[in-house]
Amino acid sequence: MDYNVNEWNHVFKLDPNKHLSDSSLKKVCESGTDAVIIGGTDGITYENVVALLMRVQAYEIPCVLEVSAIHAISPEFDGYFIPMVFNSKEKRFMLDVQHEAVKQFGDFIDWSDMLVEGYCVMNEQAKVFQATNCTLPDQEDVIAYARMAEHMFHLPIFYIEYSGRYGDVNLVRETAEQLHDTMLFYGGGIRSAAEAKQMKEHADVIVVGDILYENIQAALETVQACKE
Ligand code: 1GP
Repeated sequence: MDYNVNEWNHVFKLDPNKHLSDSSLKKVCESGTDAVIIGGTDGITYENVVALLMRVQAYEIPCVLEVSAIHAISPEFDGYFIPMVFNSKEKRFMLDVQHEAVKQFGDFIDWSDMLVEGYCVMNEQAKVFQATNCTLPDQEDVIAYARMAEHMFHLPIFYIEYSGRYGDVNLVRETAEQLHDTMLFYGGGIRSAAEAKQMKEHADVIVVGDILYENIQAALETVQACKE
């Protein structure tokens, strides 16, 4: 692994199913963000994942795949994030899809390139909430999941995912207070430097996605806000 997640503050998440122009991609990759994560829920194919990876590889930035579909895994990434959806009603999104992937690819996996994310999806309207059949946790539930991520599973990352909607700052702060060894990632609805800065006060790493496709300038301004 040529990067250290513990040093990250900010990442952009690019959706292989959405189009970003060459000039915007260049700005993203040269923005000073710590990494590009490629990931999404809908329309993920091997072809669109690899096409986006190749475009990002023209730059120095680490490129990580957040694995959501076994058929779209390429061995060329700098790292792999494996979500385990804690608040899914179905065991398969916590354990079985990962089990199937390890059964198929276990002999080829470089385990040092892989980090597991304890995922908690907080936006009922988000595609990922529906796709993984989640139930909406309250603050006490989230804190318990965070404690499990750190003390029971010893996961490197706990990810509060509000995908598409700005989240509850108080919940993020209370969750952050429980985590010491496990890093807290926050993603969802960040559309300005001020919002990035507000969540960064509590989360270790801010993930910025959708706004890239709507207002590239606003997206780029979130980078500096997380470094100050
Ligand atoms: C999505 O957490 C990321 O997986 C970022 O969320 O797209 O709402 O910025 P947004």
